[in-house]
Amino acid sequence: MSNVTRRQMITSGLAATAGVSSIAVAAHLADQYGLLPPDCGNLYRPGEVLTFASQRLLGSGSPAREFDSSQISKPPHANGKPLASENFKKLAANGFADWRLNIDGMVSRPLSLSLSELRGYSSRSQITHLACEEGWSFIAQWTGVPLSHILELAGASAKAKYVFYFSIQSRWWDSVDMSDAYHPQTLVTYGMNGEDLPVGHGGPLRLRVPRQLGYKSVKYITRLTVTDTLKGFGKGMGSSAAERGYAWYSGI
Ligand SMILES: Nc1nc2c(c(=O)[nH]1)N[C@H]1C(S)=C(S)[C@@H](COP(=O)(O)O)O[C@H]1N2
Ligand SMILES: [Mo]
Repeated sequence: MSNVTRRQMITSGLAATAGVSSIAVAAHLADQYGLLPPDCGNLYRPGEVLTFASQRLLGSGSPAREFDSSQISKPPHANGKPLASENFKKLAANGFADWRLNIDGMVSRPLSLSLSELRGYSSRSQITHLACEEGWSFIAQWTGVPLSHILELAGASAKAKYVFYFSIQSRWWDSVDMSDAYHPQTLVTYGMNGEDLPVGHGGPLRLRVPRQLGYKSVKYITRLTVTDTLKGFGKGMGSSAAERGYAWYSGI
C-alpha cells in the first residue's frame, strides 16, 4: 500500500471512528501509529488528539497562516507586566547585554548565546496571530532565528524527541516535539513589529510557536534542553501549563 493511501486510510479511519463517538477506538488506532500527544494518558480530548494526529500525518510542512503588514494589530495586546524580579531588573538595566540562551541536553556542542550573537544569525520575520486560550488575540510581526538553526548549530541528536524551553520566570516552561521544533515558523524571537521585542511581550527573548495557542509561546527564555523523554521535567507532562490543566499540544 502506498504511503499516501495508508495515510488516507488512517486519517479517514480516525475521523470516522471519532464521528461515531468511539473515541477509544480512534485513540487505539492513533496510538498504534505513534499519533497520540504524550500527555493524553487515558483521558482523551478528542479534538486535540485528532489535530495532533492529522497535523503529524500531513507532515511538518503545514504552516500557520501569515498575514499582511496592513493587518498588524494596533496597539498590540500585552498580556504581561514587566517582571518584578531583581534578577530581571538587573539584566534589563544594562540593556540585556548579559542575557544568555543556553542550549544543553542531547547536543554535541552545548551553547551559551548572547542576544547579539543571536541577532548575527540569519533571521526570519513573519506576521502571525497569537491567540490566548482565554479568547483574545492579536496579529504582530515577529523576528528571530529559526529554532531549527540553533538546533543545527548545537548539533542536536537525531534521536532527540523534544525540545524544552525554560523562562527566567520559573513557573513557565514548556516543550515541543521535533516536528514543531524544526518547523520554519518556530522562532527564537527578539523582535516585534520592527523593534526590539518589548518586555511586556516577553522581551528580550521568547519562543514563538505560531502553530499552537499563545501559552506555548513562553516569554523570557534562557535555556533550551534537547531530550528524548518528558521524564525528569516537573511531573513529566512536558509543560508547566499542562500541570495547570492545559493541553501539552494545542494546535491551531
Ligand atoms: N514567561 C511567560 N510566558 C508566557 C506567559 C507568562 O505569563 N509568562 N503567558 C502565556 C500566555 S497564557 C499567553 S496567551 C501569551 C501572551 O502573550 P502576549 O503577552 O505577547 O500577549 O504568552 C504566554 N507566555
Ligand atoms: Mo493565554
